[in-house]
Amino acid sequence: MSYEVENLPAAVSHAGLLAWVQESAELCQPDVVYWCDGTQAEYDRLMAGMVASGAATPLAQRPNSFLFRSDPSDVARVENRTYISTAHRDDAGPSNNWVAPDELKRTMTELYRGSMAGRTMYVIPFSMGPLGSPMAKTGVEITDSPYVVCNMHIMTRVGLAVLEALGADGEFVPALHSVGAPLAPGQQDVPWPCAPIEQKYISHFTEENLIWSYGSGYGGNALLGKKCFALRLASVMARREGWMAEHMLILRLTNPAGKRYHIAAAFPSACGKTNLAMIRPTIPGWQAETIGDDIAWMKIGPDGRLYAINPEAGFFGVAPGTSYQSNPMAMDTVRENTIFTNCVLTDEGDVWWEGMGVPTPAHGIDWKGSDWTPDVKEPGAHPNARFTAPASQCPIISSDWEDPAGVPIDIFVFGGRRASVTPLVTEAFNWDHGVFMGATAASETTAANIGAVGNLRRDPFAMQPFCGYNMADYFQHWLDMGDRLGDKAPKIFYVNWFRKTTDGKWLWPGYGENSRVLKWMCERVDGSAAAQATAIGYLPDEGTLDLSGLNLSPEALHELLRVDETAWQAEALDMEKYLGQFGDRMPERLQQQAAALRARLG
Ligand code: O2Y
Ligand code: MN
Repeated sequence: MSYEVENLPAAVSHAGLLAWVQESAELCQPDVVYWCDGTQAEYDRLMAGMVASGAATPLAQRPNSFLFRSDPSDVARVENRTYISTAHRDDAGPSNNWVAPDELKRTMTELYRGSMAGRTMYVIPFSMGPLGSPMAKTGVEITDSPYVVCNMHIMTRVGLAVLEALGADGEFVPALHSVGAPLAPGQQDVPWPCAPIEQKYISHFTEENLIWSYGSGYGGNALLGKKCFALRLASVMARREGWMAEHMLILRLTNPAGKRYHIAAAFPSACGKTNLAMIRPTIPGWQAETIGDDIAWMKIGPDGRLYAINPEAGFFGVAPGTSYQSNPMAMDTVRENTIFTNCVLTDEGDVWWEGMGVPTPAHGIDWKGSDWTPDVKEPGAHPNARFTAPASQCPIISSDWEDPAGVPIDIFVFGGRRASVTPLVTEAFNWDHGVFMGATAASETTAANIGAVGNLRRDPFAMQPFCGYNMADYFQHWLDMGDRLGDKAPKIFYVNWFRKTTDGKWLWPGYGENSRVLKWMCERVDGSAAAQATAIGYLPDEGTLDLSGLNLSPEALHELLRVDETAWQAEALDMEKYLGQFGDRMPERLQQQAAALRARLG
């Protein structure tokens, strides 16, 4: 068994890292081990190789941008093949798939054996968070996918500086990834190698900070810095070390007087999270800046406030539905230097997707590589088609989005998509009530996410697929953080932009108009807007939401802010039933919140 080693940097003096790379190479048996340096030249070289092999198509209409088509079986995160592997099943909890570490390692070791034959094994040193930030953490991903390397270049900070910072004995998270498609001598490769679904494993050995992913080359399954490290593993580290790793966007709002407010917001998939992260406020004088669109790492600072960084360096956004109407900032972000996956290729050499807000091309090549015209019944782009683009290209990225100290959070927002029941905005009575709101968050599924359309899915803190440990212990961690923050804790709100009339029309215009609701939250932080206490929390008092210039009928406003107590009685029962699955591990303080809600509803 032998392999070539390429680009091994002089800076690598870490015996543990060298030993792990060697052990992985001996197991996976690649032809070449290549150490990534994170340079533009490296990116260009790998991309040129993928163009030459037919895996990538350069886009004539977008500088330095490329389209990939995945295998039709490998199009999204695979929640049913994602595992939290702890010694005791209860430590993973009922919301996670669990297999004991010994058994899972045995199974996966046999899959990894020889899995990189005929391929190059890339070693990617990366930082989650700005290098040098006290909140940043180091990872090293090993992968046999050049597509993953190029995406990691955009989504994280890759390079020799990471190895230098790691030194001889620094801590790093080892993350092993293989697409699971070895090549026999002379065997022709396919554009998107991957393994069948029953061989896919996305595994987290949280007790030893280790990630093993096998069989998928797509997004969250393969770009291991994102969901695997920055959420599942980081959530465990955060609890251990007393900080928070959350599935939250980070946004700065500045009012006309120049006062800044920082908002961290958690939404399940298909609730417009990226749109909110890049909001253009419609209310005069208010400005918004993006800091992050998906993940927030937060730590209590020396002044006792909670500070957040975005651990990522890019956006891996859903393309369908993104348009100059829904998210002009995202559209400008992806003008160049962008990787597109599973979009339509137009005859002019551009990408297109459903809901792009431009004329449908008369002809193109769909995400499966077939000729596509508007009369084809199937969508041209996959509903989970993606763009990977540098965050620095977002026109409203904050000038200090990489501030190593992070930004102080004033407001937490939870939300979901509900056609009825949940009002436009509700403020929690206090921290515990806000934690209860987060713990019981729910959203209706759409074509773009999991389950049959219109099903209600409870998704606590939008962390259901991403919490790396028992969710009940995670709730307790939130309560503990609140105790430590005391009166410096952010205020907590719950929003629902998606209310409909009984005949299916939107009650609220959404998008930039959501700034009106954010303004009310900021005024609540300042104590300058009135609210009325209801059974479910504080709601805006009449006249306190700024609706100037908005054509909203009094009836629509009334409906948006109505608490339907009968519907809420059923809702409260459903919340209790959901929380019941956590049994004795459920924090007593949240059980009290559930009882208090029922008592208030009568
Ligand atoms: O399907 C995937 O692999 C991507 S999932 C994803 C990507 C970016 C941001 N958020 C998500 C998510 O599922 O929450
Ligand atoms: Mn996400």
